[in-house]
Amino acid sequence: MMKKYSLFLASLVLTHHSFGQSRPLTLWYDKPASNWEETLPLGNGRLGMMPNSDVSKEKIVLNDITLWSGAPQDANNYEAYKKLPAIRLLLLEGKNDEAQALIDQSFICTGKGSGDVPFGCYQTLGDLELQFDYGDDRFSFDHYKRELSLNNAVAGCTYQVKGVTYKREYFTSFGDDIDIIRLTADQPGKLNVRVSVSRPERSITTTKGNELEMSGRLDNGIDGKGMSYLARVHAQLKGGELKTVDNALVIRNATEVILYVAAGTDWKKGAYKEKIQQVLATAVKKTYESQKQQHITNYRKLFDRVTLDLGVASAGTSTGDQAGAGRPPDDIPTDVRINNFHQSQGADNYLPGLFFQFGRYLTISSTRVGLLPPNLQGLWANQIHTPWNGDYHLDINVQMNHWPVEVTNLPELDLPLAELVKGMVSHGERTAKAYYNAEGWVAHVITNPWGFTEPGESASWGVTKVGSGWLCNNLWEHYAFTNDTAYLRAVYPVLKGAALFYNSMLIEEPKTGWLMTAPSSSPENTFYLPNGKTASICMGPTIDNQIIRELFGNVITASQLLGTDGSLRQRLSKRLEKLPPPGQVAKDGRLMEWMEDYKETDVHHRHVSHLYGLFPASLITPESTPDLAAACRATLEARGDDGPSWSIAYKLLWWARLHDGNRAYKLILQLMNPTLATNINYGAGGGIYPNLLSAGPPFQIDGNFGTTAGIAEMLLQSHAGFIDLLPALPDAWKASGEVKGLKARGNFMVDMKWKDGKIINYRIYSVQPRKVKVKVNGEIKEIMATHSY
Ligand code: FUC
Repeated sequence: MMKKYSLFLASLVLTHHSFGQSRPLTLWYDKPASNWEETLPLGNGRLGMMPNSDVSKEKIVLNDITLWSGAPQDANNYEAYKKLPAIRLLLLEGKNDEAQALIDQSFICTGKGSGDVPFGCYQTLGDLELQFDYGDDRFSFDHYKRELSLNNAVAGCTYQVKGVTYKREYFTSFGDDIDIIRLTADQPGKLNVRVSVSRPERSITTTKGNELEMSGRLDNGIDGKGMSYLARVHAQLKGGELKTVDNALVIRNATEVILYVAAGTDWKKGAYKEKIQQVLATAVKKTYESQKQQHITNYRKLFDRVTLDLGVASAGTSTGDQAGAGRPPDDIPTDVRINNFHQSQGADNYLPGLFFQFGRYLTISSTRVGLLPPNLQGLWANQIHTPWNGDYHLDINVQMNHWPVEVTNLPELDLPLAELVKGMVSHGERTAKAYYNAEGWVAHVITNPWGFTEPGESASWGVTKVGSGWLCNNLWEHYAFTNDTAYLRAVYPVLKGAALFYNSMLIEEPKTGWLMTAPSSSPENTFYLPNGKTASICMGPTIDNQIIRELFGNVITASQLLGTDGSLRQRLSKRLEKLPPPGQVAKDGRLMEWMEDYKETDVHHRHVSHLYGLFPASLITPESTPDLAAACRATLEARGDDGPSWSIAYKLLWWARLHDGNRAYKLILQLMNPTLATNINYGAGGGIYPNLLSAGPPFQIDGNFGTTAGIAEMLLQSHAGFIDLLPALPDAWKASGEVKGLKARGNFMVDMKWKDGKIINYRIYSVQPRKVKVKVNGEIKEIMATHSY
């Protein structure tokens, strides 16, 4: 029986356990970072800092999410569509390799593609360097500690030299939108430091009064006059004196120094110099404590929405304390703890909980409403030429970056992606015409803040054409989780335009009568043709069919909800009937990646794109399509668990959707493989760096975000018409646990607590009291979600 509007409580077996996230969420180390992959990331959605906290030579890598080289360009080949019939004919004749050669000749983008400007590249803003002088070159230090608090988004370090305790504190302020670094010594006049700022290219640093100014202009690939940027460094002292010498601030005998770094770019023609001036003038007037308080308050409005406690690892696992020599785990530095976790195969539930919250921290730090979504490295880059240009890859990476956003209750941080996508539409309409003579808009595999939508420069990967469809399905998820009709109305033209494109370019495959894309590819994968040759180009790869099926479904539902486009709805519904099924099972029991049962050239290939229907879509579920779910399982077994970190994280999500908690957990262990490798990796060997950032390698943030989404998916699912509590709880987390504040589709918020693998208490909140179906301890029931949250 249910009491109307009352809290619904499952059969209660209350315990005396105290739950809640009472332990501080901290990453900490007992030595300075000796390379970038050990430095701790700070960010306020625009500005980023990564300090190495070295005792004598502090280097803080600076970032600005908008700092891109390149420019808008038109790299469409307007003759390409003329080759479409010939390419399609070759595909229908099974001559995929010849079709691929023709595409390389005449169906890719013009110009240099992603290899150079004007496509451009996300770049580091530069380095702030602090050279400390302790009066003696051969000083030693002790009592060293370096840390990052996820609770406060503040990093710091402390150490002693010659009996003086030095402290540094760093934050990228959510208050005044400025980088702040405070240096203190616990004895008067003991701070001697030289502050400089630089960038490997295209910059000059000058002094203006008592400040440093670094400015420059990046290459746009047209006339060299690309994006302009400016960083100003201002120091405030307690005691001591400041001089400017050789474009550096030389500070002698101070007791406290507060450094302010105000920076910006002219992205979207913003009046950045004026803004910097104003931000700096405001910030220096505030006390350090009030600035810090404002920063923490603003940050916590987002971060504190979710708490997670995974309890204590169940019996049967070892103590995980090889290197800890009997110390309680919180006394073990994070890098050692990662090693222990890996060696002990998971006897530390705090670490996955920390990793989950680190993902949320990274989302909050790397994007902001009105700016850009997190790129391949989120916000953090220490190079001019970042790997893969630090761009937005549309065949997994940028979408994975957004998978934790809704479920972990940060919905506004999905909006920058929606803005980026809106900005691609007009360009994508030109691409649709140029290559397919089609209506609507399309994007292929890569984009940038300049709206690139053309195919990439090589047929082997560049012609995958569901970039736009996949992005639109991601945009739909924001509506699915929030029920925000105004948002849906705003993005509907984008979704509709994407659907119109596929609708007008699909062709009927004669053997099956199904409607298919042609030419396309299954992202970055290659197969053998019956004649032994290899190709990537094909017709109707499974992922295309799934994405288009989902997109048409979303546009149909959206048009109904918005009461518009009745005839389009009918047209798309008819077309839906002729799409291939969401999956086909091959002779060997695996899900088919292509329409033909081709053999892939690499059975362990990192992309497993044809499982899109299992996640992020819900076209395949163990309950509704058990045969296809079994084929997904067989596919995952054959592909193996290794790969770049994003690939491991994706596998974790699929096993969670298959309700195999222990296997999902195994993937978490795989992902927490400690590494320092930075070579570009397309095969096995993903893991995490000592700073908990995920390693493809190199550093790619998608593995972090994918894992946070994966852990959420193990605890809560809501894609099958009901809210499923603990759908994939591994044995290691069974003993007890609690999560609060997760979101479910339909704009519900969920709190729950479990013991011995069973829910003992839960609440489902809704803005308005509403009925909702929920699966609790194996039973689906309808309950009343309670009032507002
Ligand atoms: C895709 C992946 C690579 C890498 C790159 C940024 O192309 O296949 O592994 O993650 O994006």
